[in-house]
Amino acid sequence: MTSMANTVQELDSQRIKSYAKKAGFDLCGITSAEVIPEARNRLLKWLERSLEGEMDYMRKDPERRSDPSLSLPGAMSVIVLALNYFQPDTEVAKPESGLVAKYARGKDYHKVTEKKIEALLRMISEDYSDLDTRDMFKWFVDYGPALERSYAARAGMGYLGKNSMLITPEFGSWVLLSMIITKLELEPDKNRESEQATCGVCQRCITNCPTHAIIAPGVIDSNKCISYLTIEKRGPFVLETQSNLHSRVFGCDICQDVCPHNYDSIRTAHEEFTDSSGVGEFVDLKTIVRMESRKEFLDWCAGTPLTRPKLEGIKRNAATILSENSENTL
Ligand code: B12
Repeated sequence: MTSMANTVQELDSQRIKSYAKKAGFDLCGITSAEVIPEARNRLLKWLERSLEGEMDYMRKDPERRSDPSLSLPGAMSVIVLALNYFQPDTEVAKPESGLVAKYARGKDYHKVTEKKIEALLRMISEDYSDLDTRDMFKWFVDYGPALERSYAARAGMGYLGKNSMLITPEFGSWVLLSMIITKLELEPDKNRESEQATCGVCQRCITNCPTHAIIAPGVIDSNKCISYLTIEKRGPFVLETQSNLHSRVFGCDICQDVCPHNYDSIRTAHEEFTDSSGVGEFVDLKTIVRMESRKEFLDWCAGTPLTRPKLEGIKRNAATILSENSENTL
């Protein structure tokens, strides 16, 4: 009896993975929906130290964030999906331009991923026609209360590096994650963490972060992280440490750029993530500072991740970089 049930689960997992591939995902891993105690403890400690800065949503309901069954009662498995978004940097920084993080140069990945998840769920629902898929699945793209990286690691997709990124053998850390929580009991993937390279003694991400935001291996102090400052922080920069963005106008990739696992990365196959689908690699800071209306702002960046900090946030970032550059040339 048991072995037959296992065979069915294995088949289901394989089928779901082949559908994920068909839907356009680069990686798919499956794990149980159980709490990962180590990940929960790390989250609680991170919050105790106020390392989330002003991201109130991170403080809200950490129990739920670390327990998929609180998002979907009866949850048995988690399907984690990844999209490779890597494209090499092409230009050399110009004095009056700001650098955009790689994930944000094209279209908004939330929208790109949502479409693929819908396609995947359609394929699954055709197979499970006797089930109500709306009741069986709950999915999130980044914004859900879920520790996506920890579940991805347990689903065998890679390991968690000192820069806190999920590092995959196939694409390094240049992957964007999403997850589907399901009541289906699926055969989990084996954790490959022990079988593959880890960071070892390498400290490149820690020593190269210009704001010293990686305060211990795998622990980011958001208050210092350029990504947080340029995307999530609202209002003016008040601390001295916040006034040097190192030409990053939206997001930051330094801790990934210097990672040896990211050398020789494979270019994304998703046109939506490439420069020509969005604002691209560099943006003109003076043009941003001069923007006056929301319409002007949206004409420039609607449908891309750059809408997140709103016009005020992007203008603040651009003005900060322009003033840091002019100070450097004095
Ligand atoms: C809040 C957030 C941020 C914050 C805080 C970052 C942070 N490190 O926590 C800020 C704004 C700074 C940020 C920045 C970025 N982010 Co962000 N962010 C998130 C978000 C919404 C939540 C992360 C979270 O829960 N943080 C709390 C801490 C405590 O959790 P954690 O970082 O995941 O760390 C866990 C593991 O590291 C684990 N862990 C570490 N070591 C070990 C060892 C063992 C044995 C175990 C079990 C667990 C473990 O413990 C922690 C708790 O579980 C996730 C999406 C999501 N829902 O998960 C995206 C996410 C993590 N971000 C992502 C990206 C791409 C970025 C940026 C690269 C964007 C950019 N270019 O600017 C930077 C990278 C900065 C960095 N080095 O983290 C991707 C990461 C993909 C990947 N390959 O890892 C995610 C998953 C979004 C997505 N859906 O793809 N982000």
